[in-house]
Amino acid sequence: MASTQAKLLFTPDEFTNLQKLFESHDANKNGRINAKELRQLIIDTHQDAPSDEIEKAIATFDTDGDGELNFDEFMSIMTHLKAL
Ligand SMILES: [Ca+2]
Ligand SMILES: [Ca+2]
Repeated sequence: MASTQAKLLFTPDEFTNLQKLFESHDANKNGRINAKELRQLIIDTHQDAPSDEIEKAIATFDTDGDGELNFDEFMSIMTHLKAL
């Protein structure tokens, strides 16, 4: 669902780049981004982010409640950021 929404909002190139971004920051290659991996991703792409903001973002977008972000949940964040 999130991916469908994201596909409407992002060009195919942007979508591919986000996929690469997700994969390259999944340091332990478990297919999900945890708080530490997300923090590094934000530092690499935007700016520094306080860890309580990161935790808040994960808590907000972690829809299946496993404490990490899968690709759909990650795309929800990116969709949200793009819509701002
Ligand atoms: Ca991971
Ligand atoms: Ca999750």
